[in-house]
Amino acid sequence: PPVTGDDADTAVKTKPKTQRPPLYKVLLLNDDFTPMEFVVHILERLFSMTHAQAIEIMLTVHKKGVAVVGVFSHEVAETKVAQVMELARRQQHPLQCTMEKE
Ligand code: TYC
Repeated sequence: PPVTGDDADTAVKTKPKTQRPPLYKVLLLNDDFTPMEFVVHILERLFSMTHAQAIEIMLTVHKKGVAVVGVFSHEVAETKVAQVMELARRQQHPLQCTMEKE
């Protein structure tokens, strides 16, 4: 006989819940004092950007105030933020870098 509704032979699909770790955006903030070349250097060295990409992102931060410079796991994002802050501190630049959950 035709099956009319949910019963033993009706497959009910349940989506398997794949656990993905949360990702974090690393944000670079503009200020009036940090030299453009220093920001470009940071983006090349710590975020593996080409010189052209680094200039583009630096100018976005300069004009808009903030830009996402990468998306990482919590641990990697924390490390990147710490590395940016340490290089800026060593050169006495007021550059700020933060992270936020995506
Ligand atoms: N606004 C800075 C200047 O005019 C350049 C700058 C760009 C600073 C990006 C910080 O995240 C930054 N020298």
